[in-house]
Amino acid sequence: MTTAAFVPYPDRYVPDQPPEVAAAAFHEVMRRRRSVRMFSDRPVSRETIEWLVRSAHSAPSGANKQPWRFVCVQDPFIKGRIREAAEAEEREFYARRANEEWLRDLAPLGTDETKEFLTIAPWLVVVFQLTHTDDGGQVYYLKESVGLACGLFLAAAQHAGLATLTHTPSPMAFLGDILGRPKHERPFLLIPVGYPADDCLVPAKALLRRPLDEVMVVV
Ligand code: IYR
Repeated sequence: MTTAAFVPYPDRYVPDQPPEVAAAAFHEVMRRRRSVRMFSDRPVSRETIEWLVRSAHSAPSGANKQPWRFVCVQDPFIKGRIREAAEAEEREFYARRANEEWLRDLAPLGTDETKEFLTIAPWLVVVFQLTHTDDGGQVYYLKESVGLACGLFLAAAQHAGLATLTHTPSPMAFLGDILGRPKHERPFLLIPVGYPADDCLVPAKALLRRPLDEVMVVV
């Protein structure tokens, strides 16, 4: 017999439109999301970032452990330190760590070791995964949980008209050091957030999505 307590589903969201219409409208917003590497320095309020984190934090997680921390960096000095350390890792990556196929796959994105966006974007949201809860408890489906939270964060930012990038300088341990995070927090993803630069360019090839019937199977 369960010992869980239940309540009626409070405040369930019911769109004004039938699901086909609401889903298509959401897709119209989401299909215009791009990974942006050319940011404007136009400010974004702390309040905005708090709402984005609240949406991310609404994600499901294994046994509802919420095994994430969102460290939101706006301090220019800290951003400078992050950029310096990330570029050092990226220099290593492009010169030695990446194999030929990886470099070939990245060519259409036009990326290199220079990460100007890390000092230009008004916010760097560094997402950490918690290997244990803050009180030492176990966590479950850690990567799935934190990945879901990050996905919701990106969707919330897109909905707010803001640009993001999912940046993964590798290895990312320096983020925990610079941000003074405890040992049970492991860097998961670095998400610059802001407005795209007025002259922002995005890779042409990355526009293309494989057709739906290649990625969706109905049985
Ligand atoms: N982290 C490097 C390389 C890189 C790797 C992947 I996989 C990408 O999709 C994009 C870039 C960089 O940020 O340049």
